[in-house]
Amino acid sequence: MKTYKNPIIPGFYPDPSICYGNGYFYLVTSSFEYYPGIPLFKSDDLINWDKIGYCLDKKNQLYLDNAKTSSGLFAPTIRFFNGWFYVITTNITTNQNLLVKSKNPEMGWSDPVIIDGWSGIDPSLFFDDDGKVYIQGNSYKSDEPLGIFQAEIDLDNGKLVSERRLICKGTGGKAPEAPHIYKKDGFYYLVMAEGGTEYGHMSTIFRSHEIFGPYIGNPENPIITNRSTPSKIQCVGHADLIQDKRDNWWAVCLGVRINGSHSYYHHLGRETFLIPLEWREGEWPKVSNNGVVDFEMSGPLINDQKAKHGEKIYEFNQINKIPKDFAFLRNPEFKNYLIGEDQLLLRGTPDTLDSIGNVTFLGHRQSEFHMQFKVQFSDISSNVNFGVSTFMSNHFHYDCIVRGNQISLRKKIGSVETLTESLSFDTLENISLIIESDEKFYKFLVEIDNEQYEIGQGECAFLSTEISGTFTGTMLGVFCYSNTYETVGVKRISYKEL
Ligand code: 6LW
Repeated sequence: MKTYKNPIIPGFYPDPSICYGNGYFYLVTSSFEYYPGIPLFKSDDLINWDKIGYCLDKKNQLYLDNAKTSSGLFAPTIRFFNGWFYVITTNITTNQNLLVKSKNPEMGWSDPVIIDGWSGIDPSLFFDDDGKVYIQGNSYKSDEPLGIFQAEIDLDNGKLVSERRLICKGTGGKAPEAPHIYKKDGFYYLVMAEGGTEYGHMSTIFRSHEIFGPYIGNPENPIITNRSTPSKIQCVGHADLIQDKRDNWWAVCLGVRINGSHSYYHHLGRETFLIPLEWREGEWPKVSNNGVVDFEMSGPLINDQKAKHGEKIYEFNQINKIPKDFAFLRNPEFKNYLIGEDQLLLRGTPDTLDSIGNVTFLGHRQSEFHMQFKVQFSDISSNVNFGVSTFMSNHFHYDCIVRGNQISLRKKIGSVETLTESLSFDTLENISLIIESDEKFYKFLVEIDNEQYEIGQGECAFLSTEISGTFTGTMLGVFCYSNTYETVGVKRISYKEL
């Protein structure tokens, strides 16, 4: 037995789904209005994960134009069958469920096949021993009862080959969703999420001898939940189960790290957690710690969890493409992000962070409460406004913004807006903008000639999901605007957890 720390993938990485194929574990998460879509991770031990890219990283695979906040790509499922990896997900912006496949996830994914006649969110796939494949998802039509639906599907063309049937209503919790089916000891087991993705969230399990049911619930449901516990991890649910190379079972699930006391908030987003389980032949699975996810857990792991790497530094004179740690908002115009010899040149558009248009923005997930994010600028054109942002959505963000030689902090909290008094500087040469944070506050600083000046502070709570109503988490971003499409250079970005 070895101990490990949760979350196994910190920061805004919700709705995890996991599979094992070609000797490795692969894990995907939702990405909403961010581009590229569906972050993809790889691991050989379940606790050390490398982000290897994205499943939808070409513009023709992913339509996100004018995607509203927390729309775009919802919960994906990843499965491996007969040498192929499959990822199925929902684009809420186009109202389509779509499937991509790959023989080698590192080398890219196919163009999407749209699943005709299948709406709703949280699509999943189950490959039966007889070669038949089934799609599951949740109800979507107002005349459908709440529950999990299923049909047989032909994956080559994305066509349904049976009718869509309700297979399980859950235990009666709100929002029955996130279904996944596994076959074990002659049973089909159906795991789902109920209670909504908020503080009532839970995972429940059902089983049947027939793929279409009837599914009977585990008398000990829910099998995973942190609701009503004093844990600083809450909203746990949306689990996917996996068997490791030595036949031990595990669940990955989402959860949030909360702040506050009686009235909680979270702003890092929903993150990915791991919990071990024991699953004896013919029995219901028994999840460790009574199904309560903890910060430190132990299980039959093959490796130790590596220490986190300290500071991440992105020197744009040494890299020739945008690193995969960064995300764009919606469908980016790549000509507005040009990596030259010694800097990244950002070209502004008239669209601002308040809009759902074509704003020039590069975001890095905030993965810990205590951190520093720093951006060094160069070659500033006269008609460009630029800065750094703690960005939760186009309605909720704090921006340290440079206009001319004036620097101020603009806070946008829904319809409430504030602007601090500006500091002005004679020269902005080699200026760096810095965001520092703890659990409660963001602090914005400017560094010029090795001197730092504070521009202002803002509460993390006002960007939280509880205030902003988002499915996402805080991004630390660099942005620029320009009515005349002018540019600003970025020489270096660094991110460190403090
Ligand atoms: C997702 C649903 C959920 O599709 O939140 O927590 C939705 N569960 O299953 C968006 O992430």
